[in-house]
Amino acid sequence: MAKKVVTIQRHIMEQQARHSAATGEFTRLLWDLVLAFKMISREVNRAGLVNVLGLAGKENVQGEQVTKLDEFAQRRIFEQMDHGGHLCCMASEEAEDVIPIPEGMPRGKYVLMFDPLDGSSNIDANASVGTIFSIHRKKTPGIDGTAEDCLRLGTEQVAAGYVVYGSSTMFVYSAGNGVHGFTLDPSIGEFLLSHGDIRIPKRGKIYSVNEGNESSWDEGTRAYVRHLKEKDKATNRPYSLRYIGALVADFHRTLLYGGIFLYPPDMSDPAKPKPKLRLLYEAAPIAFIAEHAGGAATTGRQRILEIEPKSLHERVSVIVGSPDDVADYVSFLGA
Ligand code: AFP
Repeated sequence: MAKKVVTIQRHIMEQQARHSAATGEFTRLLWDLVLAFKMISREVNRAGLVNVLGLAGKENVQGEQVTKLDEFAQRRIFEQMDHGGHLCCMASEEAEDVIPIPEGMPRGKYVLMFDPLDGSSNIDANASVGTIFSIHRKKTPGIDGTAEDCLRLGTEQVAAGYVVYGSSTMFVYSAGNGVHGFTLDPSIGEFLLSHGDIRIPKRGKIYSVNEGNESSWDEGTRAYVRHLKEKDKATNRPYSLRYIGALVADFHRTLLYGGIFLYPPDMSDPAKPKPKLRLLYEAAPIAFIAEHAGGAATTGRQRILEIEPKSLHERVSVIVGSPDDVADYVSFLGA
């Protein structure tokens, strides 16, 4: 018998129908977002053809080089989401402050935060990149969103997800009711349900970390990674190492195959640990997906979803993956 084909629209509508109080606004927000992702996917696929490769010669607020596709993705999402009437404001890894909804456009009750093109230093090598997003409900009074609406606990996210622009384009999201993955069929321009109710394996056999940074890790992380490389049949060691350098791609593999992704802080100056990944645009949405798939996400000392952000571009260390692997890591830190 032919398999039932479920488009992302149908899936979102079916999920919404389970909530009798839902107005449909959240569904429309997701649809608008999905359209922006399809356009970014098209552009990522055409990158080599239309001479959009290379650096735009500017730095973003994090002091990193911005590629042209970063700018395209940032603009695409903003222009797609600024007039739908679902949002009160946006915040992005590429913008210093809260991004207001333009004058004259309708406002809504949701806040959208995003990393428009994560892993963008991979583009010139034709390796995977991604987009990450996080959605909160507005909490301050008034129609315009403020920084207070963005500086929120990860546990308060209404939904989060990401898109991987890889060998195919995949959209993965959770609105608190399981984690679902859709693959873009470019011939019909639709995301089709390919991975319903994803569960991360309880333990994996792959670790993912930039091991070139080992000399600046804390001793606990070093001991843990050494442990993963030791031979021990009973505990299925040594683990294999995989590292793409794009969080979305490294996390997506971890979600499907199990294992652990680590970005510990740079401890070169032990008094001033320097984490790299952004809490609001990377760590919190990825942690939300991980936990809803049965995984775990921590800084090593604190559950990521319980961190109270103090600034829009706050950085945290990220250890995410299979629950047993993350628990092992935490036990090494405590040692
Ligand atoms: P870019 O978007 O600048 O390529 O950064 C990607 C990223 O924020 C995250 O996606 C990766 O996991 C991490 O940085 C890779 O960092 P290293 O290059 O230091 O390993």
